[in-house]
Amino acid sequence: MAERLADSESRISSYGDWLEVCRRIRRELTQVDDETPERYPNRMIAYLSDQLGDTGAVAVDVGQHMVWSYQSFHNKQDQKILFSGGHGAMGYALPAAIGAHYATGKPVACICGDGAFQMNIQELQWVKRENIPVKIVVMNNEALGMIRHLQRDYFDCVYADTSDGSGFSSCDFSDVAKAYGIRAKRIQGEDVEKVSGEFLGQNGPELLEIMLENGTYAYPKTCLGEPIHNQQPYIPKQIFDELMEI
Ligand SMILES: Cc1ncc(C[n+]2csc(CCOP(=O)(O)OP(=O)(O)O)c2C)c(N)n1
Repeated sequence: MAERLADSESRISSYGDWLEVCRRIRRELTQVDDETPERYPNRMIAYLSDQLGDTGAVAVDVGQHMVWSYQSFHNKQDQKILFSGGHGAMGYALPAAIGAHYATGKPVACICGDGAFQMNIQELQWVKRENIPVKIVVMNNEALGMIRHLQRDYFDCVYADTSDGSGFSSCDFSDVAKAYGIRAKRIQGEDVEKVSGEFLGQNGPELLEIMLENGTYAYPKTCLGEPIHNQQPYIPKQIFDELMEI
C-alpha cells in the first residue's frame, strides 16, 4: 500500500501521510456534524447506547431513526446491531428483536420510528405474554420523517401523507404499551438524559417513547444532482476546497 502510494503522483507518499489525511477528514467533518443543530437526535442515540449497553442485540427499524442509529449508536463488544439493510422493510425491528432474544438468551433492544412501529405493533402481545425483555425505544416525530425530508427538498414542501394533519398520524405509544400491560413512559426529547437504570434497565419488557419535533432531519445527506462528496449541510467552502486538494 505504502509503495503504491509512493509511486503515484499524489502528495500522499506514505501510509502515515494517508492516515493523517483520514484523521484530518474525520476531524473536520466531525466538527461540522457536531455543529449541526438538526443532528440533536444523534446525541440522544449516543446517550441511549450507554443506557442499553447490557443488551445482547439492538434491532433498528427503517427511517431517519435508522440513520441516526447507525451514525451514533456506540455498540459494545459482542452487542449485535441488526438492520434490515437494503431491504428497508418498515416493521422489521420488533420481530427482529424478539428473534434476537431467543438467539442470544439476553435482554435486547429495539429502536423504531412512529411510522415503522405501527407496522408490527401487534407483536407487543407476544412480548407481554412471553415476558420478553425487549427495551423498545420509539422516536416519535409524528411523521414519516425520512419521506417528509425528501418532500421538503424535492417536492416544494408538499407533505402529502407524511405528517400529522396531512394524511399521516400516530398515537400515544406509551398508552398502547400500557394497554398491553407493558411498563412504558413518554418523555419530551429534552428529557432524554434523565433516563437511566430505573427505566430501560429493569427486568422484562419496557417501552420508552421520545417525543421529537415534527420536522426532523438526518444529516449529512447526499443531494440530487450533487457529487457524493458534497453533502448537506455543506461544509465551509474553504475546508471543502482544502480537503479536495489533498
Ligand atoms: C413497508 C415499507 N413501506 C414504506 C417504506 C418507505 N419508507 C422508508 S422510510 C419511511 C418513513 C419511516 O417513518 P418512521 O418510522 O416514522 O421513521 P422516521 O423516518 O420518522 O424516523 C417510509 C414510508 C418502507 N421502507 N417500508
